[in-house]
Order: sequence, then structure tokens, then C-alpha cells
Amino acid sequence: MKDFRSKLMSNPQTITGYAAGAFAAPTGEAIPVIDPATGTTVAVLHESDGAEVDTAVAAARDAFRAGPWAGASVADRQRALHAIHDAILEHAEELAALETLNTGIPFIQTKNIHLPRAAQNFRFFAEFINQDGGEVFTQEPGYMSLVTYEPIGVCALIGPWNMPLGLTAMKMAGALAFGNTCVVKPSEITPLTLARLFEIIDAKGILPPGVINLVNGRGHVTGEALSAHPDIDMVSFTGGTETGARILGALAKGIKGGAMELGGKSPSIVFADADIERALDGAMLGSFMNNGQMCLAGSRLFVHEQVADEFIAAFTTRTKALRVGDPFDPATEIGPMINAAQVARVASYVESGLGQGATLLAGGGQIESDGFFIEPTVMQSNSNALAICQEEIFAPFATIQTFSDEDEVIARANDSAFGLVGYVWTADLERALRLSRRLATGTVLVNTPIMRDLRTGFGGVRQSGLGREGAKGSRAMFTEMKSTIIALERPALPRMGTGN
Ligand code: TXE
Repeated sequence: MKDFRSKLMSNPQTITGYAAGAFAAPTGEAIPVIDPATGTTVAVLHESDGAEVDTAVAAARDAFRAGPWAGASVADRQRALHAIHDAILEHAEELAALETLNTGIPFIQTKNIHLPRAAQNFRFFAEFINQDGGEVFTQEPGYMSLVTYEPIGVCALIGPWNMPLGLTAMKMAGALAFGNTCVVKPSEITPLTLARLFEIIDAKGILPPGVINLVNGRGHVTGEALSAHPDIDMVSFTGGTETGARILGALAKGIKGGAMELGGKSPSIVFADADIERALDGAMLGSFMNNGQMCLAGSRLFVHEQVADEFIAAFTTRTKALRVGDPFDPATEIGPMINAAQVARVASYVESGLGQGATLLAGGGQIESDGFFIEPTVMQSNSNALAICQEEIFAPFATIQTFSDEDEVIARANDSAFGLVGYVWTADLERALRLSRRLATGTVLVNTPIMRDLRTGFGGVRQSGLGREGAKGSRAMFTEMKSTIIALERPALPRMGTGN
């Protein structure tokens, strides 16, 4: 896999947009795409300006209006979605290598988790639309009421850098399954895998021209041009909370909706009756998988005081033993941060934690290299009010607090601007169900680290976002609900204007 890196380092790839079935000329402003493990340029992205965004949106609108996709039979749509699923798996090794090269996420994770998941999104939604239907209401005598779901139109799909292919593939699969056309905008930091996926789909001729389109570039240029475009019908966004608020502002002007999958600061609560070894395994994965750069990271740990000494000592020892290094090395558990700004951000949180009275248990430093490596970090705090316990750090950085009482820990867990996931580690079923009700989060995971089930909805409350991704949540996001009410009989109507 290292060959991959040397090949791209000696001959950086050119990334451009794609509209109406053709790749754009490399004319836009050139932005280097960096391998965060080495700091070298591996590709050059040519930014899509307003005119190029107009072209992509017009292509999506034309394809939507002309109807080869929205009007296609479910069987035809399923065939195309299955073909994309198969194409991703056929190219899994290459796509995983590109993802690792661009994000620094260990190759064993991109290959074994991100790629299968990216593919599975397409298969899941292909199957879902075969069973999905509308509703019929017959309670009103003399009437039959139908609820049907129609494609919303042109969807703008804006993705983040922490899981570029997996997260955006979920948006593409949902949008396409329900008959929409789309314009995809990957993060300007990590455009490689989506650009390659577009090449693969194009080469295989899986979709009619204009059904999927791609624009590339920075948020304030390409992102804003897309999310404020008058001819898009919605935005599905995953990224930072401030960006989500900006996009919602742009959408509000056009009275349009958006689905926002934003940040998190998810509590992970370990009760004294939990299987402690399993809770430790889960807390390590929840804090450090994906280099700790996960919206659903369970990195705000609360440990019951009866097991705190044992748990904290083991968690600290294991954190110090994490293997940080080249993400292509199969032994590596933590790769580099995405860029220098993230390294500086982590350092500022270590400083802020120490300044506010937290104790540094592990890590806290940078690792000298040409890439953006840091030491996985653990800080213990006796207050949930510290910035390190309130703000999303998006790095291999866990905080630990201890607790003695269930009500008290729930109050502290819910004391957050975010509300994405709550993790509970306990052997007590009643307690698990009680916490599922009382944790103010979109998802509660009991005795398991990161687990997504597309049949359920994933999304957050409060500043963690709006909308749910997954079967019916994605349907709500990507369709318009239409009601049709039909009179079955002809009872006499008051005859206005007839004098009777
Ligand atoms: O996200 P941004 P960034 C969090 C995490 C991270 C922080 C910032 O805390 O440190 O957000 O990351 C596009 N109009 N998450 O800076 O800026 C941008 O080009 C339209 C949480 O990468 O939100 C990119 O494609 N689009 C998270 C996408 O939005 C705009 C995942 C995300 O960028 C835009 C990633 C604008 N005005 C970061 N400005 C999660 N929940 O998983 C930017 N963009």
C-alpha cells in the first residue's frame, strides 16, 4: 500500500468537478491535497467557483425534470444502486488506500470498516425502497386518504473530512434511492475517494448523466455557492455546528429544509456492575477509533467511584500503549491528525484543561515528524463545566470524571450543548432502559461501542443537529410527503352561489 503513496507523491492527481456526465477542465483555483502522515501534496484540487456550481445544479435539475431517474421503476433504481455497491467493493482496496492516504485513518479501519459500510449503504437503500410504501387511511366515512412520498428534487450533499466516503455514500444512497438527483461537495481537505468513486460510476455508465454531480472547493466559496443556490431543494450536511448554522441560515432565505448531522460530546457512563473489561475495550474504541475524529466518539467518560481506580489505571495504561504511526502499517492504531490546525487545537485544549484544574493522565504532546501526529491524551476532571468536557475536540482525547449516583451522572451527562449519543455500560437491564429514556441524545448505545443500524435513525438533538439518517429518517429527509384525499361517495354539498 505504501506504493500508492509514492506513486501519488511523484505524480499528484488532479481533482475537478463533474456535471452532466463529464469531468470539468482543471481551471479553478488550485488547492493542494495533503497526506497528513507526511505533509506532502498528493493531489491538486481545482476549486469549483459559482459558475461551475451553477452548471452542476442545472445538470441535476435537468436530469430531475427530464425524468430518467425520478421516473425510473424501482427495479431500475435498485439495479443501479446494487451496481454502485458492487463497484465500490470491486475497488475496495484502492478506495481504502486513497481514504487512508488523504485522512490518515489506519488502513485496517478504512478497508475493514469504511469501505464495506460505504458499499452497504447502497444495498440497504436499494432493498428499503422495494418494501417501502405510503399509507392509506380509511377512518373517515366516505373518504379514502393516501399519503405518498415523492422525491424532493435536487439535493446538495455536503460532507466532512473525517469519514469522507462512508458518510457521503450514505447521503448519496438515500438521495438516489428515493428518486432525487444530487450535487455532492466533499470536504476540500479530503476529496480523493469521492472523486475516484465518480470516475468509477462514470466509467461503468451506471447512472444517466446529471443524476450525480460533483463540485469541489472550500466552504466559503463552493460550499456557500451550493447551499445558497436558488435551484437546490434541500441540503444534507455533516460537519461542524457553526457551519450547519450558516447553511440553515442560507436555506431559511429560500424556505427550504436541511438535515444537519453535527458535532457531539457523547457521554460514556460506566456503572460499577458493568463488565469492566468490555467497558474498557468499548471506551478505548469509542475514544480512539478513526484517530478519535468521530462525531459519535464516546470520549466524555464517567466512571462509578467503586470501579474508578481500576478503570482509570487500565484506561491510562492502554492509552499510553497505543501504537501511533504510519496509517498504512497494519500495527498502527492511531494515525496523524488531519492537519496542523487540529494539532494546534489539541494543544490548546491540553493547556486549557491544565489551566482549569484537570489532571493530565496520558499524552498531551506532539510527536516530532513531517506529519501531524499527537500523543493520545487522557485528562481527568472533577467538573463537567471545563471546556475539555464541553467542547468537541475531535481528536484522540478522552476526559474522565467519576460519579457516585445515577441521578447525578445523568444530570452531568445531559449538561451539554450537544446530544448525539449516550453510551451506557451496565449489567442491569432496568437501569439500561431507564437511561435510554433519560439521556437527552438521539441514540443510546448499551454495552456496545460505535454501532450503526441503518434501519434506525441516526442524528442528534440540540446542537448535534436536525433530522435522522437511516431508513425512514432518510425518507423524511429526501422526499416530500403528499396527501391525496378522495371522496368515495357523492353526498350533497352546500351549493354556494345558487341561493339554496
Ligand atoms: O468542518 P466544516 P471542518 C466538527 C469537528 C471539527 C469541526 C470543523 O469538531 O473540528 O467540525 O471541521 C463545508 N457553506 N466536525 O472545518 O467546516 C466544508 O467545505 C457550505 C464534526 O472540516 O463544518 C466541508 O465540505 N458548506 C463532524 C463541510 O462543510 C460549507 C465532521 C464540513 O466542514 C461552508 C467533521 C459553508 N459556509 C467536522 N463552510 C461530524 N459530525 O462528524 C464549510 N463548508
